Amino acid sequence: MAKEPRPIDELTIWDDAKAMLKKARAEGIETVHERLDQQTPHCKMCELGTSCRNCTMGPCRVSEKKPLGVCGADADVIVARNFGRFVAGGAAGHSDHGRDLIEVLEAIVEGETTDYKITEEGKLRTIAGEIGIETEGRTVKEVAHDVMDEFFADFGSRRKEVSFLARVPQKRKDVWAKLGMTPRGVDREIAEMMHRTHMGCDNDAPNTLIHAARTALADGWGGSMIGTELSDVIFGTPTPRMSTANLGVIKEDQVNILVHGHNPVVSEMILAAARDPQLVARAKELGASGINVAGLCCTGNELLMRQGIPMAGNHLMTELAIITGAVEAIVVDYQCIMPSLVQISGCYHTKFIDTANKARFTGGIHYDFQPATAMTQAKEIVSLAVEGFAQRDKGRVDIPCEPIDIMTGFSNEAVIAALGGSLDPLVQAIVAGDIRGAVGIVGCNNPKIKQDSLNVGLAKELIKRDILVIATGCVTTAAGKAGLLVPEAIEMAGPGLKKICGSLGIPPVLHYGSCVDNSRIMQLCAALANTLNVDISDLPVGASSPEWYSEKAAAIGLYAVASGIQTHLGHPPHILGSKTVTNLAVAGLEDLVGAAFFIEPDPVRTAEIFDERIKAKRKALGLSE
Ligand code: SF4
Ligand code: MSK
Repeated sequence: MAKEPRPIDELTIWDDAKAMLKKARAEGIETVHERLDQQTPHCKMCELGTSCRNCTMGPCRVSEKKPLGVCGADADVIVARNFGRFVAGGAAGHSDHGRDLIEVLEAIVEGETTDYKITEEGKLRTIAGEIGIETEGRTVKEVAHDVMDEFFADFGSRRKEVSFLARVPQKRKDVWAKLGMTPRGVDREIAEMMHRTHMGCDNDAPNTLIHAARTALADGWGGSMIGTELSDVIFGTPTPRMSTANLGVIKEDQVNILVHGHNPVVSEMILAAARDPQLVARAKELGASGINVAGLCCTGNELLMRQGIPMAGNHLMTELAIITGAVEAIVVDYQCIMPSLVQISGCYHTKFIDTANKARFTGGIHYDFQPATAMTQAKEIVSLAVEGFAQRDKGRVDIPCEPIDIMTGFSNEAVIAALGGSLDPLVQAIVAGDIRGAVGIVGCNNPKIKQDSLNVGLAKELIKRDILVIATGCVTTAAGKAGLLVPEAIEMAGPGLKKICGSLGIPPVLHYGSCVDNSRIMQLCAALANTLNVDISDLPVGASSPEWYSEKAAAIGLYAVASGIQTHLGHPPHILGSKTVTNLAVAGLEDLVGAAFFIEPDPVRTAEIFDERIKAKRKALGLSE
């Protein structure tokens, strides 16, 4: 017998989501929540991480009664191997995204495209200088060529370290060197993780976990950082600007195009094409007042940060945005795009358009998006959306709310500019205790958790305690919808944070970008540590992914911990079947890298734990608690 669906009020904290979930149920459309109900209860062994499918002598499921797989692997080995591969999957996603940006840079340097350009020559030269490339007296193309070569090499079989380790404090690099955790090449660490976890290789759980950390570091200080920095070079470094968020950004009188995924290479071009006067004129001919491009998930964050486009929603809003009935096209690149979006698009006039050969969707309209033909392809895609406006069923349109204001665009460069040109005022505010510390809240939604209850709950609890919050990924839309991304949100902050953010005219929760942009937070922590001449693990900072779901979030969490930052997860990864692995994750790593994970489902308790940690770190630095 089919299960009763859970009450809508239990699924999300948002009114726009509730209205669309009601509409979905009334129209007989299944969402992620009903599918979760069908999949629950999940397999216990898989939840514990104690099932293995790594060879055809198995699959094996180990337990107290049957403690060894066919090959003899015990729970520790199996859990560590599974977690290692999970992290490698996440590192691969972010890093392959970074590589795609190098390929766009290559197309620019080699003259294959004029649709993309080097927008930030100054930033390109700064990066080149940091990674040891000569810039004096050289043309921008010459410098770009060498940066491209250096970054391509970061993916290969380097024997020493990835280029951006030049940013890491020496004390941290020494920790990694001692542990054999120094990331050498991105693809190298990912491939080695796959090798180590083949039957009969790395059968020592702690050793596997050290390499998982090295793989994650190759993401954070390699692939992701390359993705962020080259996106800035090509599309511009974000600067503070205002925008709007929630489903109210979808406009009843306009052609609505949603961009979804992660990489700005496609979505930037879609936005540019949507401003084409001929396409706008055609939209008007068909009765629309214009063409509206709005964001979902991280490609939305990328465009929000640099271009200020409105944000329709985060991970669990992606299905619901289509259910408004007012979306002509959803254009996707890759990652976090539920295949169900094709099915739900099919319930309306919405065209689902995929653009990457590595992320095709059965039933979607496919474009093999290439730098050389990007603008032509983008115009074709926008044209499809415009023509679709005529097919919209006005009787099924329901846009449930008005949008809410948000402030975005906080790159490190923008923060330093706002501080008057250096990090010193931030350091002084930390020393004085006005800002007691900072926590990056990052990551996703997960239908197992009431949508955004923890993301928002934790942010509110932290700012009350004069702890600055830096948000990326899907947390940003949650923070925005909760009114935390506007300068007026200082009214919810403690007195110190209120004073500092008030004087700068910035919110107490800063939107720092997409998932790959967690590398901006790493860079900021490294710069603060270098300024204070300490290790990153000495800073009064933390990281949290309260509602995470993805392999990429696990990679982010692990590179944060390995970089010395205590990291909170709202629910555990599938490791609890091994005491060795679990103990290492939540305690043992502290002795090795100066930080560990903690798992806590309650946002108030989580804030208290961060508060205690920040007090201890401040005390150790000789500062007031
Ligand atoms: Fe079973 Fe070992 Fe094969 Fe895994 S690697 S499926 S534990 S025999
Ligand atoms: S999109 S990885 S749901 S943050 Fe980056 Fe959101 Fe998490 Fe995907």
